[in-house]
Formats: sequence, structure tokens, C-alpha cells
Amino acid sequence: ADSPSPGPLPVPEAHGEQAVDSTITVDGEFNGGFTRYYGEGELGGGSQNENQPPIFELADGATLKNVIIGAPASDGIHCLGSCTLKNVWWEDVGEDAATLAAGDPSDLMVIKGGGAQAATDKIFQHNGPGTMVISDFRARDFGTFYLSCGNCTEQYERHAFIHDITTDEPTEKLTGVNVNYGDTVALSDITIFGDPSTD
Ligand code: ADA
Ligand code: CA
Ligand code: CA
Repeated sequence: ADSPSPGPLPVPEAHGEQAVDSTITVDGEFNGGFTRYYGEGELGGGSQNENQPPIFELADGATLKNVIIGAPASDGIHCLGSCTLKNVWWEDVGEDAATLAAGDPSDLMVIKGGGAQAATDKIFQHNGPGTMVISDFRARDFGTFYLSCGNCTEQYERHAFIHDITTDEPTEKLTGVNVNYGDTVALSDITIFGDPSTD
């Protein structure tokens, strides 16, 4: 029998498209107006190679909202400090969807609204120090929803708060953390369609 499913990802209708051949840097607020952005040139590989450039790179304090990331999505979105992603939708996640790449321990990366699908590996990748807060988010067809880096050159304690999310069954796991570095994840109001068992 088919597994229960959260249904198709409710991506808003795109208002135009824009090919991106070099990373768009965002300082302050950027409202995409639901334009679909997709990679080309050095952002157009569509592979799972590490170290691909992101489509958007957010400076400390930046907000990105109302954006659709189409395919190919390269390494998605990188935050270099505190940042906010509001209503960002990934139609076909590239190497991963969004990364807290750098910053300091007081930084907060807030992801509110939006959704992601077709993530061969991870959706949210936490490499820098600081805290990731993810809420009101939908995910389907993904490996790992949130991963704290296990092998980054610099390791820190990392924290995440994940609430009000709906997903289908991860092919890998919902979250992966390094308790040896002091990582924590707080989960609440999580709905997972399918088999919730773990091994
Ligand atoms: C993998 C890899 C890390 C880092 C991460 C990322 O988890 O093992 O070293 O590259 O991906 O940032 O995509
Ligand atoms: Ca990776
Ligand atoms: Ca990556």
C-alpha cells in the first residue's frame, strides 16, 4: 500500500524566473516577489559536490523573503551570521537547501514558512556556531532535515529549535547532532507522515 503522504509541496505560483550565474549577495532585506531563481554557469552543475557556491549569500542581519529556488539550485542559501529566511521554497534542493555557514555563537538563523523537496542529502546544514530556528516549514522527499556538521574544520556547540513542521518520512533522519560537542535540538509540533520508527 502507498504510505500516507503530506501531499505535494504547496509552492506558490512563480512570478517570473531569473537565471543566476554568480551568487547574489544580500545585505539588508531582499523581497523576491516569488520570482523563481535557478543556477546556471558555475551555479548550474546540479551535482552533489561539496563546495558549490550558493544562489544567495546573506550578510549578517540580512532577510530574504518570498523566493522560489528552482533547479539547478547549487548550494542554495548561505548565511554568514544572523539572518532570516521567510517564505522561501525549494522546488528541487541542490547539494543542500540552506547553510548557517559562519558567524559567532550569539547568531540566530531564523527560517519561517516555506518548504523544500527533492533533497538527495540534507535540507538544513549547520556549520558555523549559533542557533537555527526553523518553524512553519514543509518538507518532502529528503534525506536529513537538519544536520549539525560532524567534520567541519572548526567545531562548536550548535543549537536548533524546530517546531511546527510537516514532513514525509526522511530517507535518512530528521536531525543529526554531535552530542560530543554539546549540540542540542528541541523539537515540538512535528508531524511526520509515514513510518515514524527509527533504527
Ligand atoms: C557534509 C560534509 C561537511 C560539509 C557539509 C556542507 O556534511 O561532510 O564537511 O561540507 O556537507 O556544508 O555541505
Ligand atoms: Ca554537503
Ligand atoms: Ca553544502
